[in-house]
Formats: sequence, structure tokens, C-alpha cells
Amino acid sequence: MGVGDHTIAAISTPPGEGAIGMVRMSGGEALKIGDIVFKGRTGPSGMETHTLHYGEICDPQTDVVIDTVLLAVMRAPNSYTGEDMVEIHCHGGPVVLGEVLSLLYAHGAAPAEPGEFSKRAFLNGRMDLSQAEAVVDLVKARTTEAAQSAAMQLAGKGKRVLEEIRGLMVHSLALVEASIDFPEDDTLMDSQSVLDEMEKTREKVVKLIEDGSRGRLMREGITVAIVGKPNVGKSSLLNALLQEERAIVTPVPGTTRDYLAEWIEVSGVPVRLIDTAGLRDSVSSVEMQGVVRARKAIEVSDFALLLLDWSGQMTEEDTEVFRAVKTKRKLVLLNKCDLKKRIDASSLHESLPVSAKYGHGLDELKEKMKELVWGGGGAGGSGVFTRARHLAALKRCDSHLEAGVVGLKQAKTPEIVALELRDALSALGEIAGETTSEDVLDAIFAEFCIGK
Ligand SMILES: Nc1nc2c(ncn2[C@@H]2O[C@H](COP(=O)(O)OP(=O)(O)OP(=O)(O)O)[C@@H](O)[C@H]2O)c(=O)[nH]1
Ligand SMILES: [Mg+2]
Repeated sequence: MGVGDHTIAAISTPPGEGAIGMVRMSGGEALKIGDIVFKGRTGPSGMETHTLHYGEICDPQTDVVIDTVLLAVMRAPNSYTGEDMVEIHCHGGPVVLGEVLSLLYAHGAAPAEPGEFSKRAFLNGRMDLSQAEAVVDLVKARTTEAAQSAAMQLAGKGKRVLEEIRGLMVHSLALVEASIDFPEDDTLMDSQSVLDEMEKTREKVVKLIEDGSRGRLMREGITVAIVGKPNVGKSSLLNALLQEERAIVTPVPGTTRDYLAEWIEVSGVPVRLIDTAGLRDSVSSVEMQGVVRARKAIEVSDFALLLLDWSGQMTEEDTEVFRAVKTKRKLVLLNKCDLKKRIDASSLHESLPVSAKYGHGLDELKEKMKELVWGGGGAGGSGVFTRARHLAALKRCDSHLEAGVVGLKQAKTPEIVALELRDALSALGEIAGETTSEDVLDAIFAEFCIGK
């Protein structure tokens, strides 16, 4: 896609009815097309940049008024995309928005691809790649923390950190390269100070990786399966944690057939809770399907909440449940602790009494889940480079830096150290999109919605 070689348009607000709906247009012809379809005191090409105007969108061929609107103009280069942009704020009905869009198409605009506005912003140097990704992350954030981390990235926090690290590496590289060019002048490179600088750079990169891994958890969340034999209170626990009567609860064992997933938040991390069918051998083919799905849910989960019945004896069915989650991290819960205790839990390493029905022990349960979610590490900073792509690039950067440090320590030739530094710089450059291939760019922008 060439930048600005054609003018694009799309509806930028979600489908369906709303108070306002917005149609967006960007490119060299945006103002001219705006002039054709907008009836107001002036046409968009006569408007000052970043101003809002009242008027009508009207089909010039039939003179039919499609909607009364507010139209905003943002001129190049100070717009989101860096191109001339027109935003038309219409009444938020799908028919109105569709007709306004068709009119723009009829006068020369082309349909925008998903993320094309943001891709143009990136290609025109309005933001780096990690900021473009932050736009998607902000839109898709499921928790306040994830949204804040994306907003920081978008505001350029990550960009500044990258520039600082890049500056340090460029400085080290300049010293190393000078010693290649002038090998006789050994005052040019003090190996120890280059070594110190490279180690300091590594510390910064490692910190970004640690914070980013935590941030990734906040962004993507984890999956937790609620498992147990029939009737132990799995659906009741889902409802209690959601604080909503979401799943059907009855005294009949085998109530839950299909599995049901809902999101909750545990200390800033989105947790996808899956209520599963009770695990047992059943004669009912419907229930057996449920059991198959329950086993799949266990497979995809990061950890399990394993329920036992406080008011009953452990049975062979419970043993089977333990077997099903053998390789998983888990929390064992003794549910129905409001009733008389019959279970002998002495063989269990650790367990927590709860009552899903009356809400006992749920605060302790959330504390324990927090430990499992964070792996004991605690929430800490949220990090700005949270995507797998960022973390992979940072790890590559770090391993080249490490190889450079080892090279210096072993007094290898400066060429080898310079090579590692250049590779480290290139890996870092991928995050901002300086050294990113077209395929990767396409894959990143394909994640966006149309109109963003
Ligand atoms: N007293 C008491 N009863 C509970 C508690 N939790 C669940 N129950 C009851 O146990 C019965 C089964 O609860 P469910 O939540 O449907 O159990 P389940 O594990 O989802 O059952 P299946 O879907 O059949 O596998 C219902 O009658 C609940 O009211 C509890 O903490 N205390
Ligand atoms: Mg159930």
C-alpha cells in the first residue's frame, strides 16, 4: 500500500444504533470529496484545520439530504494519519452511516482496510509501530491496568525508553568501531567503560522484559477451569465469583452440560473462568459430551480450581478429578463449608474451605488466586512492551548484548563485539518498526478494526 496514493473512508464507530456515528476519510482528496457532499457555510477545503462545522450531507446529484451533521477537518501533516482528514459526525444509525459512506465512495474515496488509518499514521511517521499497537491494546483492554499500560505506550513512554537504550548502544558501538578503524590508538577505547555501559544497557533491557511479561499477563489474562465431580458446587462458585446468577444451579447432579466461560478481574489481571460439567462416567450421551468439553477446558486452562464436597466423603470420582488435573497448577477448595464436615482432607497438601452458596472464604480464595496469577512475583510495574513480538525482540536484543559483553571480557576482536551490538540494535529497531518486514506489518495491522 502506498501512503496517501488514494483517499480512504470508513465508518469508525461500532455497528448498530448509537447517539452518534462517525465516518472518517483520509487522503489527498478528502477535502475535495468533502466539498462535494457537505452543505454548510463553507466547504471543508475552506475550513481552518481542527475546526468543527454544522451542516448537511447531501447527494449533489439528487439534492436529497442524508443527515444533518457536524464535520471536522484536520489538515496534513497534523492529523492522526498525517494526511488531510475529514470526520463526519452523523446520527448513529446503520442506514444513515452506510449512505454517507456510499456517497463518499461515489465521489472517489476507497474503502479503508482494517487498521489502514493507523497504518498510514505509522508510515507517515506520526507514531512508531509500538504506538500503533498500543491503539489496538487500548481499544481491547479488559482491565484498567491494561488500558493504562496501553495509554502510556501511546503517549510515547515506550518510545522514549527505546531511544535511551538505543543511544547507549550507539555510543558503545561508536567506541568499538573507532578501535577497529584506528587499532594503533588504544586511547580510543577503554574496554572497561564500554563493558560497564553495555552491562548497564543490558540491565535496562532485562527490566523491560520483566515488566513486559507482567504487562502481557494483564493484557491477555489467564484461563482458570473450575472442576470437580457433579454437584460439588462448581456453577455456584462461578456465580459467586461473578456476583451474578449466570450458570444454572440445581440439586441434580449433572446440571451443567456445556461449558460456560466468563471474565472476572483478579488484581488487575483478566481471568477467564470456565464452569465445566462434573467429571464422571455417565450413561447420558449429552452429559458425556459435556465431560469431553470439560477435559478440553482443563487442557487450555492455566490453572484449575478443584472443588471437593466438605459435607461428604471423598470418592473415586474425586480421585478421577485429581487425575484429570494432575499436570496443572491448582487450588483445592472444600465447598459447602457451611454444612457439617464429613470430608477427611488430611491427605491434601493444601486446601481452602469455602461456601459458594453463602460467600464464605471467597476473599481468601481471591488472595490465593492472586498468588497463582502472579506466580508469587506480585503485580509491580505494568510494563509497556507487553506483546509477544516486543518480548521476543527484547530477548534477542539482550542475547546479542550478552554475547557482546562476553566477547569484550574474553578480549575477542572488536569486530565481533561490533557485530553483536549491530544485531542488538537491529532487534531493538523491530519494536518501533524501523527494521520490521512488510509481512509483519501486515499481520499487525490486520488485527485492527476497520475505521481505526
Ligand atoms: N449448603 C451449600 N450448598 C451448596 C453450596 N454450593 C452449592 N450448593 C448446592 O449444591 C447443589 C449443586 O450446585 P451446583 O453449583 O449446581 O453444582 P455443580 O458442581 O455445578 O453441579 P453439576 O453442574 O451438576 O456438575 C445446589 O443445590 C447448590 O445450591 C454451598 O456452599 N453450600
Ligand atoms: Mg454446574
